[in-house]
Amino acid sequence: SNSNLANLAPISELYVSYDSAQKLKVEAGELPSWDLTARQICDLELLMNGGFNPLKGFLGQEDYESVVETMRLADGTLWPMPITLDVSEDFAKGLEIGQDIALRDQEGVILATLSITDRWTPNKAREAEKVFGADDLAHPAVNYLHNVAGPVYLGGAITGIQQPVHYDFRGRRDTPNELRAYFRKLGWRRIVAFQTRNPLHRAHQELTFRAAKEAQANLLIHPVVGMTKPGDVDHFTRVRCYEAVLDKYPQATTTMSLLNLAMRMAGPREAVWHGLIRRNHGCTHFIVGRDHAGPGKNSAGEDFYGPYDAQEMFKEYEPEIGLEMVPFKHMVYVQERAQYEPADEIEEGVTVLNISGTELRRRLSEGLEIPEWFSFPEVVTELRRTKPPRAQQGFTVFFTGLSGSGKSTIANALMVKLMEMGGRPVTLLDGDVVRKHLSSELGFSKEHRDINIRRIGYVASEITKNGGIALCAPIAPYTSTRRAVREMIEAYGAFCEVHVATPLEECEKRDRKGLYKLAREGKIKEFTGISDPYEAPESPELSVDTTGVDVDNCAHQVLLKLEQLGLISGS
Ligand code: PPS
Repeated sequence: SNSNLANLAPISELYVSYDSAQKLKVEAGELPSWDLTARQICDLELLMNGGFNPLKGFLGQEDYESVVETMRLADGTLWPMPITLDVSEDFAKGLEIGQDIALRDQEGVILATLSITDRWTPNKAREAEKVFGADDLAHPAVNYLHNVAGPVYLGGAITGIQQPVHYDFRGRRDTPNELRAYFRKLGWRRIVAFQTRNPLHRAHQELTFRAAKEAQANLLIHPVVGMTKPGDVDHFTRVRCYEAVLDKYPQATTTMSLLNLAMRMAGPREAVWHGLIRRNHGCTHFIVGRDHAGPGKNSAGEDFYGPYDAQEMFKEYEPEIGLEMVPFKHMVYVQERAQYEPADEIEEGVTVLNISGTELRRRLSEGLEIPEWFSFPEVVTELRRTKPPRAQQGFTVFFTGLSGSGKSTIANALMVKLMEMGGRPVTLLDGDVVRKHLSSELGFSKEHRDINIRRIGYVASEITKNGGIALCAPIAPYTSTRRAVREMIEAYGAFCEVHVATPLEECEKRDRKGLYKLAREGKIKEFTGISDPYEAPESPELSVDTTGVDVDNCAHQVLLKLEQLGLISGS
């Protein structure tokens, strides 16, 4: 198996010449245009630069169905992943087969034209079953398919006008032809690629060292910076980590390049796809580890794929992929020998140390020690810069409850207590205040209440992202809207939902603003609790009832909860 040498001849791209591109750009100004989504921009870039060779555009229906069912294009060529252009029904309606459309980035710059050969409504459930193994929304790509992607697919050849613009790490991004030229120039003929979407720690370094040695090859660290699994460390942080680790590899044998791929987390099929992409980038070998491109647990709490399914499928297609697999078992640290070794090669009786991804995140969020045997100090420093311990991150406390339940009063008291503690700025987004400054044009229909709550959520998420504390105190009567706000905020920090569960009778008895009386008399319509619904939270972080309890005590209960969640340090 030592005969596998790289073919480093240039690969075909879909770009037209500079002059034609200038002309085409002007002509395309007249065409109907589709504003590409972030994922479509990633796909388009790799279509145009040959990363997805032999594809010449977004798949037509026949190729799509064949890829979904058999992992092959209609002509039999191995291709495991449907690369499709999903659009809205409205946009698709106005189009005709044979027509060209302009594909634009999110700022409106024309990147390519597409000559439409196919337009169809895919069977998404079938696509999910066949490509991702289950029609289960817990799979990020299945969720994307059903809840983000448009309902209609357009297929056809691409004419490339220009590469998508990147402002970050430009010197670290290479097209397949740029990498091929680089390998040619250095005389590299055997290159093993390492795909990753995570920061590199010592185990990864050991694994890549061993792979390069075994394959007698140079090493390409080829991390994905397009789209990875939701919740991953952002690529800016990761690239800074990679740069720190790169110094610890011998310069003459190792290089790093960033790949603007939108991953699907499709496990085995994805491994085959990754292999084809690396072949296009001039590599000869490819590392496939444990649970390659795994999406995590399904909705029943089980793994979508077996830990070595990807290796098995890669092996099966290896000759057609044209890359040799360098398979790896899970690497763990053997304390007695102070080194990393494959878990399956270790004898009984030695001390094996391992820190899982979950454990690493816990230690980062609690500001705990991360040992030197696990990672490099420079990497840990970068990760800590991005993710300071929870007690230094921003967060949101979201009070919900009936009018007059005591939300504002508790929120005000909490604000003062938090300001007394200091350290982070605190903003109170009280129901009445928001309605005056952010939502003065809105009424109390379901639609308007939802808009109001989403505005609050947006502002709170920005505050949270920037390290502040947001206290929100609207009625927020709808569960689904509160859940949407939670998701917005949890992307940046903690969300603590507090149900102020003072019963309606008590709120009405107090009637501090005299509104309940007016509502009973029908003088105020759509009044929450009287003539409009309130859906009580099922599992809030905290529930308080102000009946017979003073405000100070309620605010204190919230403080204790925040301390318990690690959001304020307990001094
Ligand atoms: S919502 O549903 O979350 O958008 O409501 P919110 O922005 O919190 O506004 C509630 C305050 O508006 C006053 N008000 C009403 N509340 C409920 N229903 C109706 N129809 C209504 N009309 C006016 C009321 O004073 C609420 O203030 P709080 O502080 O909750 O008592």
